[in-house]
Amino acid sequence: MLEKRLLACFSLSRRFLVKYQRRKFSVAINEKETIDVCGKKYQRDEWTNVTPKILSHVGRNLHLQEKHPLGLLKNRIVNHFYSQYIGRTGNPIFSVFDRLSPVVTVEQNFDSLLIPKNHISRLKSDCYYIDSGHLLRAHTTAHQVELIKSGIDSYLTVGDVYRRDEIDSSHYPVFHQLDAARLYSKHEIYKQEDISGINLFENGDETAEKQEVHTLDTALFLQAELKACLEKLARNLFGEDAEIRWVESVFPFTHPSFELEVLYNGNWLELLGCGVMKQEILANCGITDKVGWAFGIGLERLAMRLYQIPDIRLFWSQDTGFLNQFRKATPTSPVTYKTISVFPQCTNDMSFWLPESTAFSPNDFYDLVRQVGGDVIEQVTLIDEFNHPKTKLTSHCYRIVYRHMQKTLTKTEVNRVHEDIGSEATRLLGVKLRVV
Ligand code: FA5
Ligand code: MG
Repeated sequence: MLEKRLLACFSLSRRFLVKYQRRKFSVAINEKETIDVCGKKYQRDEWTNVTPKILSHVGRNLHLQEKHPLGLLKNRIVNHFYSQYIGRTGNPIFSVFDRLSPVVTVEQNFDSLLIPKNHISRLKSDCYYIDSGHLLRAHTTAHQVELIKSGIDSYLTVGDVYRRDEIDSSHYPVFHQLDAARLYSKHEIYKQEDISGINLFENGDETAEKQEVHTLDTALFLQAELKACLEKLARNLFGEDAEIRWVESVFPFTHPSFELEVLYNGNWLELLGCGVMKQEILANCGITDKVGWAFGIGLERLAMRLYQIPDIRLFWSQDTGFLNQFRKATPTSPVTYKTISVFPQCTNDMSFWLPESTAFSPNDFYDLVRQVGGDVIEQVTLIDEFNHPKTKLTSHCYRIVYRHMQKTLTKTEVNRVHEDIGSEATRLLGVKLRVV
């Protein structure tokens, strides 16, 4: 992180010049243009740097797809919070917000979280701005103040976040975060009946352990609750024996702040950032009698470790060779991803009438397809079933996906195998091919 910041500062002047020259040109030709994001129009200005490629990720909502690895992981974390934290009325304490718009204001993403005006994270070189007042959120913490202002004490937020970054196997300019906050009143911290003599606040000094307005007891309570909550989550995800460690950190919106790391395959992996919420933020929300903690987790890196997914770009793949590996999973299934070929898939459908006299099971056909097609068969799925009202015959349609591990298959090669499968199915299973 520090390295990245130094690098950003270091290369700023040269990059600025280049960008400035480009900007003059692009503003001139785009002066009257507007951009559409999430159904709203924005006038381009000198801050606009979002590209059509980045905008094409808005609305994909991978975290809302139940059988996508990110959806599975999200649900696993949500289920953990639902089952572990139940209120007095028997309902979960945490409310989930996973459909908040990724378009946020500069106020939401930075000002409301006390991020200084000259902070490096605000630079155009680090964010995707829509115009001078709006950007694609750079973290899901951007929603903290609006949620707390609306009266919510404990929440989980999940969503896509956007940061200008290099693209390699562990960095992608769009990724997903899950943020949480939990507020406590004096009653919730001190469960005894007489709490009149106890104060959450004092007019003291800021130290490494506490903010100036918190008593040391308040700060230590919040830190202990936060750490216990996150250690429990880490053990749920990585197992009871997981080796974890706390590292001190700095965020403008929390103090003290920490990062939680997990030892995974011999490397320490940064799981999340967290800390005791700055009391000034709560005061700005009109809250004077509560204190709280917050954290933010990156979902991709976690899912990459949990499912052994080697490249962050795979999360965006629409390739069924990737997606189908998670099709039958539940949030707690131990799925291990198997590498798919880099060569393209080729899809061919086959429809036939089932035999009248003998029993037919789709599994018979699956076996036959693998037998005839061998390793070029990636998937076979029954996609349609039809019963003829008059003849009472049943027809099945199967989708067969072909892919070679070492080369791109030509249509002719695929057709040849497809025809062989058709004639063998006719001969051995007694089906009657339909021409589609
Ligand atoms: C934040 O974004 C803070 N908003 C987290 C937070 C929330 C702190 C509330 C305190 C209170 P950070 O930039 O470190 O912090 O990102 C949080 C997590 O997102 C990281 O731990 C990491 O898991 C993930 N992450 C960060 N950058 C990337 C990236 N380029 N690609 C994939 N995951 C990333
Ligand atoms: Mg970090």
